[in-house]
Amino acid sequence: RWSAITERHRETADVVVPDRTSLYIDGAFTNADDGGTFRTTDPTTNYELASVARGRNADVNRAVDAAWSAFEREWSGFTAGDRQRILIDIADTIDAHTEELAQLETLDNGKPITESRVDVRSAAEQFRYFAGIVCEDSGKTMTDESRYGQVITEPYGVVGQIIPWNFPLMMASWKLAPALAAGNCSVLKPAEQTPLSALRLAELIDDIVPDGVVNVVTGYGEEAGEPLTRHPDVRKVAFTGSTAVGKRVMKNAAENITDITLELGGKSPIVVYPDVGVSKAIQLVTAAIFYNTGECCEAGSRLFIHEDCADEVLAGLVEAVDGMKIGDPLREETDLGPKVSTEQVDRTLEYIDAAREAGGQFLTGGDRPDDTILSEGCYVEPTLIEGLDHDHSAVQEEIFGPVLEVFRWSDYDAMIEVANDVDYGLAGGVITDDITQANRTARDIEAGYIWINNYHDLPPGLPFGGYKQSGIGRELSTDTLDHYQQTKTINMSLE
Ligand code: TXE
Repeated sequence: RWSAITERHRETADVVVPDRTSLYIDGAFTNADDGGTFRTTDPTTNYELASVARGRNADVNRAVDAAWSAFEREWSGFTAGDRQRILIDIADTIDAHTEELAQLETLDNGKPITESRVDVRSAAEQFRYFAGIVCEDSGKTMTDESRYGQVITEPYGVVGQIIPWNFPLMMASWKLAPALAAGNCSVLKPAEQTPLSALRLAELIDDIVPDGVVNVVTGYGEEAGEPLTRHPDVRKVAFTGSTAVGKRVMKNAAENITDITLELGGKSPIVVYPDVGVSKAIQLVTAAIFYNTGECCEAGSRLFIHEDCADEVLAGLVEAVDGMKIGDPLREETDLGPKVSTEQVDRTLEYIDAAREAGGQFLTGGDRPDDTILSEGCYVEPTLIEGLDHDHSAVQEEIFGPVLEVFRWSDYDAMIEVANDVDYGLAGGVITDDITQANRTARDIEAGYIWINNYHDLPPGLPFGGYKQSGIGRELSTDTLDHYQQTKTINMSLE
């Protein structure tokens, strides 16, 4: 007999898992050239959700050719106003399918349904934001007695976009919206763990976007992602994922001098000052690390807590964490769902074991939940560890799970030095009501995005991206539109 969770998930899957799970190329669903497929599973139950086309080199070539044909045939002739209307239609369509897309995302990724709805809203918002700015993007001129210079921007033509599994639909929209706004056609490669929402999005926008403008090639990183990064006709590659693969993408792109943007890992610090109310600190720190089961590149995963409030805040944090509802992500009340895959569970547990061996003190968590129903899925307990050396691998490397490492501080300069002593520089958080301290710390943390008294808030308009090994380029902003365009100067003599 199935458990109630499995029953609920299978019933929901019958309704929301799309029928068409092959490659989407040139406006049609098509099998992989060699007929290959792979399974995508529900991490809550480990049941198969769908069999999905396993794209490879030949399929990537097909998609890139289709994208260039669409660009030359039609898309390059669309005005900014035409593209604006299309982007707004896409946003409206996403909004109209919020619940279906949210359920699909929760099935494929395991995130709580309340968080999936936020992702779907954010996905629609991306298309609206880029629709809003695309018509303003009008170039500039420079003129004097002897010349008239125009600086205009042109799309690359065809771009390759590779996305991860932690925010599948949101990442697809963070990539597609600026690429289309800037006038490009895209070949999108979703993560093999979570291909379904991108495929459903393709189906939903099929009537809105001309054939070949958006292509989705599902498959594994080395088989479908790698050929996209090496393809000589792909003029720009945008990648979100691990720093290790980001380095490889950069090397491959170098072969053809392909432009790249990279949004990679993080190990972000949160600095808590003693002036702040304990409950506010607890609420912000909990959200910073445990949102999306810690599977956020910007997760606040290293807590620097002032000695004067440490005991009180940590006691409250443990209580809050122990009160979190771990369970079926389709239920409204669930705070923490499963991780995306058994591989991700193993990876997180390896870091936990290494921390234990190194003498880390577990304030709470540190294992899989002791519950037979949850043992069917990819669950890991929310975990707080204190007492690790800052150079330990669990502190230096991205765990990408519900694990927070705690450090106490009293000397500001020493704390900042340690907080910055990682290869990453994606984000950081400061929690204090003293604006002078807040701004000083925000400037002192080496990272591309700092929150003061909030976390994870990423509205379009405020650029997001990393320092150091967290990446190159910015998303969510006018900079992003620039990343998808090349600059042309036209210098005309007036003599
Ligand atoms: O990431 P990969 P994985 C981090 C996180 C996680 C670790 C490993 O720490 O534990 O990475 O996760 C595609 N050429 N992040 O292995 O492999 C792949 O198919 C081209 C942080 O899942 O980087 C997928 O579509 N593409 C991160 C995408 O890259 C390749 C989000 C990301 O997968 C490829 C995810 C190749 N050779 C993981 N190999 C963030 N910054 O948010 C893989 N891919």
